[in-house]
Amino acid sequence: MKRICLAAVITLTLLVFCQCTSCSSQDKEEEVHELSSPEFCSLSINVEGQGVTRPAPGTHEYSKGEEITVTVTPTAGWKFSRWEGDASGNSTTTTVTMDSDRSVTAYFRQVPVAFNLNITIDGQGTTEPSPGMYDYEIGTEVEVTASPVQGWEFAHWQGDAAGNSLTTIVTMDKDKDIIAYFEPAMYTLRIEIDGEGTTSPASGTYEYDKNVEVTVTASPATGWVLEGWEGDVSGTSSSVTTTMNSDKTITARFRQVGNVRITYIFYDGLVPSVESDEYVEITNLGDSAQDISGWVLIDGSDGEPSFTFPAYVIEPGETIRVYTNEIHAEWGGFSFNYGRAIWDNSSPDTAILYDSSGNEVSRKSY
Ligand SMILES: [Ca+2]
Ligand SMILES: [Ca+2]
Repeated sequence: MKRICLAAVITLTLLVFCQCTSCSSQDKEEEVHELSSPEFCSLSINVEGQGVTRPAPGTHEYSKGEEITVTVTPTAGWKFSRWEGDASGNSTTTTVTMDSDRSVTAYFRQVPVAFNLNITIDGQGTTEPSPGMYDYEIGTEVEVTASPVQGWEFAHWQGDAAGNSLTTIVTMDKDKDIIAYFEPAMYTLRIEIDGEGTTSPASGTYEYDKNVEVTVTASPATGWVLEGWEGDVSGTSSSVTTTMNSDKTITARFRQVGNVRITYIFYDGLVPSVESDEYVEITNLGDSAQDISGWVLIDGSDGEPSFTFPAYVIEPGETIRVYTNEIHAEWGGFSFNYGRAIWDNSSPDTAILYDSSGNEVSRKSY
């Protein structure tokens, strides 16, 4: 009998212990009928930080097995962070199944009083403040200035800033990420040709680093001369140099001179020995007059003598003569004033005519 009583006490003790750790009956005095009575479980809702919950913080009783939805609303300046205890995650709504006593804690955190500004660089340059991560109080207006290094230029801002001004103002109303975008400072050189000839570099479009000096050389086609450079350069010399401090266009303008030709060489003079009556005939075969001032006629085979034309314009269809050592006004009055024969009777020489820039215009042998 004593053994039976001891067993009953142990059972009762376990039963009481179970009631404490799980749920309770509605009427605790009716211990005999507790298995058939409705059971209730407690839900303890706690708050850390500042915010409200629904149901409100505190301890609530629910029927065992019931599913309870708990929602949170942060106080202004605070943000819901997470659930702990018998709930998890960071959703502002969670569901607790009341299959035993439950306890949940809603954590709120204060909204940060500072925002991050992250400054980075793409390309080669610097910024002020330097690239990096900075904290600024909410609402701060941060001035950021970009400076390119030599050979580069600032292009524009990217990310949470825009525009191509060197200085931008960033208002810190949230975390921001800005990128200073630099690109190589290149300028475009466009080389064009008018007429017949070539240039070096060849006609076309080229990219050069900022402030590089570029030399372009023109070579006229046969029968053409370089009349001059146009566009962002000028002059008449065969080479021109330009500094690439902006986009540039240069044109080599060639002019046709092939219509003025050496048409005849009277090489076997009648005057004994000195053959002063030898002459070279030059004709303008074109339709327009040609200024031949400064042009040069030379015995190309021997390298001399040479004759430089004074100021003279040869009309279309006109023929002039350059005598070895005679003056004939009806042929222009031109003479080498040379005391000996120029044009070899037995071994033919070659006469060459150059324009005033040294471009070959015509050549003839006999
Ligand atoms: Ca000769
Ligand atoms: Ca001769």
